[in-house]
Amino acid sequence: MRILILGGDGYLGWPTAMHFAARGHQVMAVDNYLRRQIALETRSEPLVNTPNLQDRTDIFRAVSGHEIDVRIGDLAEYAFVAEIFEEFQPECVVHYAEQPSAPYSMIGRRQAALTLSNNLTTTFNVIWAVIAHAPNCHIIKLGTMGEYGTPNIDIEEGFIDIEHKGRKDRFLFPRAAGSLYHTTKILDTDILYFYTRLYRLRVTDLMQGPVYGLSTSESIMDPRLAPNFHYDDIFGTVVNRFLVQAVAGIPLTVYGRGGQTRGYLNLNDTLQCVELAARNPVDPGELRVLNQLTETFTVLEIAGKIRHAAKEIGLNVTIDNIPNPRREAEEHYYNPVYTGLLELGLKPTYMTNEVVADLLNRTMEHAENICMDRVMPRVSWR
Ligand code: USQ
Repeated sequence: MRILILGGDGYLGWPTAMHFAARGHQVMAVDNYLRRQIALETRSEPLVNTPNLQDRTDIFRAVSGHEIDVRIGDLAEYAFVAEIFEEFQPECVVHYAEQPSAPYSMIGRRQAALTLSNNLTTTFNVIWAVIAHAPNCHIIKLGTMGEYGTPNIDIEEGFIDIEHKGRKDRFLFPRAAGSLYHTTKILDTDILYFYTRLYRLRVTDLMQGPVYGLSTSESIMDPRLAPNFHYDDIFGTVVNRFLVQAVAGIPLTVYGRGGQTRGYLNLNDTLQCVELAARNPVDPGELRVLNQLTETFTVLEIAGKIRHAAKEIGLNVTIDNIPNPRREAEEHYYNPVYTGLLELGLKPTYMTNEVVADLLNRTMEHAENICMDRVMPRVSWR
């Protein structure tokens, strides 16, 4: 398959590009280094510095023999997007090319405007490039479980049947996000749904929960192939942050009461999910929504798991309930359906004691790089 990975330099994009190339697909990865720029601007550099996308692909070719074609450019520029689709003729496009940080989108107007315009324009350009140059191409879009928020009813997989005044119809599940970043993902879904209905696009929208992990079967071939692992308050997701805090001897930063429940998944399961979506494309005119998570936990449960695994390898970890910088429910109902990917064949990697211990051991290899001043929250939602 010819697979185009947009946002190919990212935490998920780079491992995805290697994953498909290693399985014999023809892969092109595109990025404009926006995340690297924002990370520099906000002093959010990753735990391990990673080579740029061109250098990574050279290293990957040398150690694996697999090729990844690279283009550097801005997907918010339509001429660039159109040129790529016309030249590469993708059968599948995986669209990760968005500003991915909820805290960044809440810093102020400039950061909110960048998130809004970048995320919506890239999605809009991808849609038009598919319509104009590759109408059969299956669009796999990374959405987020945060689109749904934390409703007091079960979260369905994308759609809900509603009976109203004696009549029935099927609608997108109601959405209510907790950050501007998450709201851009809602708007992406709406735009994709509109064009899918009117232009018969083929779209899979993956509602992903927070991802954790530092390695994949391809990245371990050479330390320079590692994913970008962030542990700061802006780009670090909660599990990755707690791993670093445990290793650095910093009390785990549970925001508020810690009853916030989310659906989590291992980085290796993200790769499985995206591959399953790609291998099972939808029909023209269909928007398929899949909830991409393997298990749900409260923040306090995650902190407890990390403390427990850390203790067994000789690390003494404490947990600190610090004031919550975000506006979010700290105790709430949370019961999402996530059977779609399991039905396609997903074999989940659960957050067992062994898995957490392995993650802690891998984090310890980079303990000397941890900057203590990157850990406490700097962005307030209030
Ligand atoms: N949290 C803490 N302590 C911390 C960091 C986070 O208690 O030190 C809490 C947050 O308040 C939140 C939960 O942990 O309740 C998850 O936070 P997160 O930073 O791991 O995740 P989030 O900001 O929601 O965003 C991340 C990714 C984003 C993706 C999203 C999936 O950065 O790209 O879309 O996870 S989801 O959360 O399901 O919407």
